[in-house]
Parts: sequence; C-alpha cells; structure tokens
Amino acid sequence: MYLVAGLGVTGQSVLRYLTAQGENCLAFDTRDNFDTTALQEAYLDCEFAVGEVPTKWLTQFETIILSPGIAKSEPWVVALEKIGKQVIGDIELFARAVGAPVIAITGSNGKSTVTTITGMALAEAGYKVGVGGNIGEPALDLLIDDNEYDVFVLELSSFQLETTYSLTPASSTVLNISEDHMDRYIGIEEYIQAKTKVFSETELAVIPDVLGEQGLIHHGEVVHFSAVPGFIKSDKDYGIIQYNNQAWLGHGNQPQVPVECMKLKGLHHQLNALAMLALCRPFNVENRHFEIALTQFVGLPHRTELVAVHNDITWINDSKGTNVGATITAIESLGNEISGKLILIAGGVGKDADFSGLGSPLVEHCRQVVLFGRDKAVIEADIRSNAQTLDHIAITQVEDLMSAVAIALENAQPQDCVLFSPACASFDQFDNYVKRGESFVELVHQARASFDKES
Ligand code: UMA
Ligand code: ADP
Repeated sequence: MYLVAGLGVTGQSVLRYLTAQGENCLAFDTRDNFDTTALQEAYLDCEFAVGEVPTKWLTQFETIILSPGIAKSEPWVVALEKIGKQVIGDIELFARAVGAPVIAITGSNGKSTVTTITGMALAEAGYKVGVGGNIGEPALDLLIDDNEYDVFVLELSSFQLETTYSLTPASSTVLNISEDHMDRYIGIEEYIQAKTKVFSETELAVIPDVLGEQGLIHHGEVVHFSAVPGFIKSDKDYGIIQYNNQAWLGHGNQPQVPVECMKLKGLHHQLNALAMLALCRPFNVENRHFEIALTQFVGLPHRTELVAVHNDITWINDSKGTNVGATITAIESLGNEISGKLILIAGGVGKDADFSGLGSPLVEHCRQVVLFGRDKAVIEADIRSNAQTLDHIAITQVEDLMSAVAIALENAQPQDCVLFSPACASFDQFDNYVKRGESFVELVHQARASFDKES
C-alpha cells in the first residue's frame, strides 16, 4: 500500500495513476484546512486525512509518494524513513513504468522554455512527444492518457530529483545554476547536488560551460554548450559558428540554424536553443525541424512577455522570474534593448535568497525599483548592501502589486519600460506565478484605462 503525501497537482496525479493500476491508497495533506471532500467522492476505496499521518495507518503502507512541495527533511518524513518506509516522488513512479526514452531538463532558469522548444523540434521531426513535469502537466498523467508516446520531455525541479532514483534519461541537462530555494537547502552545494543528480544515469549529459564538471557523476557521453565566441573545439561542443557572414547555432564545424531565424532575441535564448540542439542529439531531428521550431517559438506566457505599449512606455510581465538569476537576465536583456530606463517591480517570498546581486544591473539599467510583498524590506536591505546602489537608485516599498503599478505609472517616462520580474515566489499574495502574472496584466490595463479617462 502507498501513502500519497500532499494533495496538490502532483498528489492528485499520483492518486489517478495508482488507482488506475488497481492500487488503493492512503492519502493526506499537511494543511489542516485542505478540503478532501471532492477527492473522497472520486476515490471511494482510498482513505484521506489532513494535518498529520494517522497513527493507525503506520502499519498499512510501505512507500510514501512525497509531493515536491513537502521537504524530505520534514521531521515526520525523517521519522517515517527511520522506521523503514521508502520515500519516493512522482517522477520515480514515472521512471519505473516508462517504456519510451526520456529527455530530462533541469536548471535554475530556462527549464520550461527548453522543455517546450525541445518538444516542438521533436514533434516537427515526426515524434509523438509527451511534455510534462514541473512545467505543469504532471508526468504521471502522460502515462495514463490514451497516447502512445515515442519520447517524453520532462522538466524536473530539484525537489522532484531529490526523490527520483531510477530515471535513465536518453539525454539530460542542468541548464544553469543560480541561487534558488535556499529556504529548502542548507546551502548552494546541496541545491547543486540535487540538480546534478539528473546526470547520474543519463546516456548523454548536456553540460553548459558555466557548470564546470567538478564533482559531476555521469557514465554516458558528454557534450558541452556555450554562447561564448570561439567556444567550439570539437564535434561535442555546441555554440555559435560564423558561416557565410552569419552567426549560426551549431556544433563542431556544422552550422545548424541561423541565429537570425530565432523570434526571441537575447543571449539566454541562444543558450536555450543550443541546449535543445544538444538534447536532441540521440534522436532523428534534422536542421530544418530545429529551424521551424525556433522560428515559430514566440516565448511562453509570463516570461518577459509584452503586455502593452502605452504613451511610449512598455509594460513587461515576467512573473515567472521567481529567483534573482532570472530577474538579472530579464533586466540585462531588456535594458540593452530599450532607449529609456527600466522601472523594476519585484517582491514576494524571497526564499532566503541573497538579493545583493541585483545591485549592478539595477544601477546600469533602472530608474527606480518598486518593492512589494512579504520580503520587500529584506530585498531593499540586500540591494543597499551593495555600495554601488546606495545613492544611484530610487527604491520604494509598497504593500501590494496594485500600489506598485500605480507608482510605476506615475514615474515612468517616454521610452521607459516597466518590468514586473519579482525575483520571488508568489504565495504570500497569490496562488501561483500564473495568477500573479494575470493580476499584473489586469492592473496594467486598468491603469491604462483610468489614465486615458483622466487625460
Ligand atoms: N503543501 C503543503 N502540504 C502538503 C502539500 C503541499 O503545505 O501536504 C504546500 C507546499 O509547501 C507548496 C504548495 O502546497 O507551497 C504546493 O506543493 P505541491 O507539492 O502540492 O505542489 P503541486 O501542486 O503538486 O505542484 C508541483 C510543482 N510545485 C512545487 O514543486 C512547489 C509545480 O511546479 C509543478 O508544475 C507540478 O508539481 C506538476 O509537476 C511549480 C513550481 O513552483 C511551477 N515549482 C518550483 C519551481 O519551479 O521553482 C519547484
Ligand atoms: P524555469 O522553468 O526554469 O523557471 P522559464 O523558461 O520559465 O524557466 O523562464 C523563467 C525566466 O528565466 C524567464 O522569464 C527569463 O527571464 C529567465 N531565463 C530564461 N532562460 C534563461 C537562461 N538560459 N538563463 C538565465 N535566465 C533565463
């Protein structure tokens, strides 16, 4: 018997999967106020509880399927492990059952983007592709829908990898590492270890130059990628190639796709595309398929997404910028594009990150920073600890996103860009990053409408 721990998106997919296999489950959520009524009605043969694992269950299960939002270090999880219970996650269940090759993608930033374009290129080449994991569609749902997939492309979080043991990807990557989820890890080393676990049984490890290889455990083939000019030294290096007076994405001496054809500009998009080329190496994907995917890909919602241009002021929604690294990337790529200055709106739950790294890009590109949400004061203190930023930048703290948008509207000048890239998780004021992004878009449209009425 299994104990399904956590009844969010993952927990519910585990219930669907296990009951479809004829298993009855014990299922619980740590949140006292979690309403299990609908689940109880849907799964009559399963038992449900909230708050704590009922003592009478302890002799009834051997394995815990832990949701990624619950830390493995929770005292009750540790205690159950000590009495011999096995702790695994949904991806481990997936790995044990999957019958087709898997491409596994992790890293601090760019995962959803690379997962999507890799899926697009494979589909273009005629593969039937199942895309899921941390990107939103739970991996186990891919196994129980009616499709017979040729290949799976999974976005995996560090939390999911912590409870995964049997995955043997055809290819995998850790796109980059920047500090994230420090409230769940003792330090960056532990976080890196969780991420690089993806390489341990992979057939092809796709490694960015920024990662280095020290301490990485991998048994299969290795290729590298980088957008630094002159990086390519062999057929196993993916990078930028000058050919026919044009920059191309390619590997070795083989130009594959002209950079020009990419809809999305900016260095990080080139890196994401190079990762895609390398991840598809074990598959039969031709250059024209890659080109079609990159020509068609216009970006995912809530990732540096254009909301509006109004009175010569551009409004950008980057609600998925949930850590410092992502926000720095957004500031630098947009800051280099616009002729005015940026007004950055950021804040939320800081996950114990160090925000001082925002200092230099802020000084270079921003007119003002407007901070909101739970950790706004911590963020300001971190930014100000960077001596460069002390006098150069206006920092304003407000309670919520609505006030932040109002301040930005008041202070933005023609040719400026208001960038909403929170560098934080959303759950102090929103359900998730999607709801937060939708709120921002709505607030921008409301602000525009009221501005038009007044003028
Ligand atoms: N929670 C409890 N008690 C429980 C269960 C959950 O308090 O018993 C809380 C968690 O602490 C967390 C929230 O509920 O704050 C959601 O946790 P969950 O494990 O139920 O999450 P799911 O709804 O199953 O969604 C997860 C991923 N979320 C997390 O890992 C936090 C989703 O990624 C993913 O799309 C989904 O599984 C399907 O695979 C989102 C995410 O924010 C986008 N991921 C993090 C990130 O990208 O940085 C890792
Ligand atoms: P993830 O799934 O890892 O959160 P996304 O593809 O959703 O990544 O992108 C989230 C944000 O990360 C984007 O809005 C962008 O600002 C930033 N980003 C995307 N690709 C990269 C990259 N290769 N390196 C650094 N930052 C990136």
